[in-house]
Amino acid sequence: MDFYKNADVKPLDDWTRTHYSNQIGPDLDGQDVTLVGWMHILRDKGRIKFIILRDEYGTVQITLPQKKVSEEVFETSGTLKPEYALAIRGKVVAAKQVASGAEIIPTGIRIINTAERLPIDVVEGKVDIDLDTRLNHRILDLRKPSVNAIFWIQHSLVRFAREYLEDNRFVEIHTPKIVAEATEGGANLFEVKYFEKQAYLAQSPQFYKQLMLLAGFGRVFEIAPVFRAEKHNTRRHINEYTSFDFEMAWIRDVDDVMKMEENMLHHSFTKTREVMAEQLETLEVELEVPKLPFKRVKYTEAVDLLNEAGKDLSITDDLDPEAERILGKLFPEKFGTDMVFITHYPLELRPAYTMPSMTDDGMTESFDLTYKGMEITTGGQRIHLHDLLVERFKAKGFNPDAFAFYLDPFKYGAPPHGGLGLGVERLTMQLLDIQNIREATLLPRDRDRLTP
Ligand code: AMO
Repeated sequence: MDFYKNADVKPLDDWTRTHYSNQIGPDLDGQDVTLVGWMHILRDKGRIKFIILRDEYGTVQITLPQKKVSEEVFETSGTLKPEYALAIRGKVVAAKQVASGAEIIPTGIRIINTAERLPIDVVEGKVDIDLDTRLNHRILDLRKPSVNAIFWIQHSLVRFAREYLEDNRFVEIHTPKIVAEATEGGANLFEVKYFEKQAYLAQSPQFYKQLMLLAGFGRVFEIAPVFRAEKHNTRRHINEYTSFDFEMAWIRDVDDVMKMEENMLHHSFTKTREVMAEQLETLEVELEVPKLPFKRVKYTEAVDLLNEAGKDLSITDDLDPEAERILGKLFPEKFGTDMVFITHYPLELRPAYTMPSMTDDGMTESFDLTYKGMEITTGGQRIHLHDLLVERFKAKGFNPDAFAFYLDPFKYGAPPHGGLGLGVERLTMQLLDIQNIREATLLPRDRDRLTP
């Protein structure tokens, strides 16, 4: 077995993990344990050495007084380098001076794998490195507890949002990401050569999630990647993001959709605060759960507020990032909250499938949810009447024939419905006060980045 010559590939056997780092405490005093993980820090004080071993759940102190450990163990510890993969056996000893209240005096150290000199530090705060360099070495970067914690929290946000929907009779669906037509307008489509045909990467599951309601599912949701060929690098746009979509039939009006979202986020935030307490502490974030119901402000009111604050917006201007930022300051001052629905957008600013407003002329039954001065969700009631839908497609300059696969099913008793799309990375970024969306994206894709 020549190709294994320098590697320890024997099975772990009696080096199999018995505990995770966060289970080591004074209650285990005197117990024999085995842990596996990475060599985070080595402190060599001559006749005593300390290893900080890191695993998925945190770190644990391994203390090696020369007199109390075997010569072999003491010598092995001296050869360790950052990020060596290790298995360590030893006895737990209660120790007041250690944060967890206990340390481990090792009886054996096995080097499972070695590590070359690291291109970036995994120990936090040693040197400030720029985001680009970090992303170039993202796999190592993600090993940092404060980076890793972001994705535990993202996982938790999605997990409990999904839980809420499942408890409310939603069905999880998986729709095609190679599509024939744009759903959100043609400006930012990625083209795909699909044999002899022209295809695109899906910008949104919009048409298919609606069609699944017409297919007889009462409520559906999908959490999946979508693709936007945004040409500019900004702190809030990436070219592939995770869209959390839901769609519900038989709604009374658009407020049913907003109610579902606020309750879903309230549940998700509340559970995340509870379950992710350690990760939030690592990130020094106080998660404030916004009060129910979330504030609702009409689009025209938002424009008035902005104009009072010195912007010069007309009613059909979209809210640019600057406008959103100003509202991000005004909303807490005026309404005491940073989670606000902006409702009733003008027809000009919304896609063809959006239901025109029955109460506000020229407006739509639609909304955005803004959180700390950034849009995190777009949603609304959809047109379920075939003829009106065709008319609106024509008014937006689309050829209805190209959209027959979407429009035709509306001829057969489509129920009233609505839904939304929530950007998972944007939600994470705003919740954790992260400045650049790339930091809330596991492996970001932007104008310049296609690897790792
Ligand atoms: P919209 O295009 O507004 O709506 O997108 C919905 C949400 O997706 C997020 N988002 C993005 N996140 C990161 N990078 C991007 N380039 C990016 N673009 C959008 C935002 C935004 O609020 N079909 C509709 C939704 C619906 O009505 O159901 C749609 O896609 O958080």
